[in-house]
Amino acid sequence: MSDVVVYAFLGSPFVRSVEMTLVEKGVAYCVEPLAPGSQHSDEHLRRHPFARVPVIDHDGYRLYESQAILRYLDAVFPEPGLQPSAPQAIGRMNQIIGINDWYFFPKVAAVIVFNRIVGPVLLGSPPDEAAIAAAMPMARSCVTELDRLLGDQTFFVGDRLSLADLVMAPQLDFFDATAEGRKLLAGTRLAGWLARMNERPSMQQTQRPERLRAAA
Ligand SMILES: N[C@@H](CCC(=O)N[C@@H](CS)C(=O)NCC(=O)O)C(=O)O
Repeated sequence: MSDVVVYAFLGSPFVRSVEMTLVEKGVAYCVEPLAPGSQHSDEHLRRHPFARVPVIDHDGYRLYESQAILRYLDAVFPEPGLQPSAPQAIGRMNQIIGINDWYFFPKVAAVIVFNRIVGPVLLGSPPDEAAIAAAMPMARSCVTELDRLLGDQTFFVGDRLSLADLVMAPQLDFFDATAEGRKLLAGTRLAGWLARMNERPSMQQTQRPERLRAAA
């Protein structure tokens, strides 16, 4: 079997979830970094018609959309399993992944992390303070609800790592690098969970590039 190839923007939290899954499973992989803007090239649009990352190639099979990729990897490399078997736990895991995909990433991270870190560092654009302020109510809702769902558990779904943790950790770690994220997460159970996640080799081996790591 050939290594898994991951097409990536360095620093992308979705790419990091894929890489973390591979590290947790001890699977060899290589990253093909895309140059900024090249997601719109014909070559990349053939991989991903919606011009995003991640995309993976594995043994002649190509897949995009990180949820699909994570579930595929969990099926092809079953150990350790990253999805629970109890129906309620499966429901909870999928709910948390849905919260990220529908609320946290598009309405919070894509606004606050983008305007505080990605735009200023990579594009030289100043933060849009009005957009950040407008995203704050949703940021508060996401943090409150994720904290409630985590409760006193070690991981989002009980005492075993699942795809919910691997989706949320890169997202909340990037958010925690902004002043707004740090303030909202301070003192929550989510902050303790993030600290535990940050101790894992899968987080440590998939750090954002240095310039995207500095706090804003
Ligand atoms: N639903 C997609 C979202 C992926 C996504 O938004 N990736 C961002 C990087 S974090 C991207 O490729 N952005 C490029 C762009 O918007 O032009 C997934 O889960 O894979």
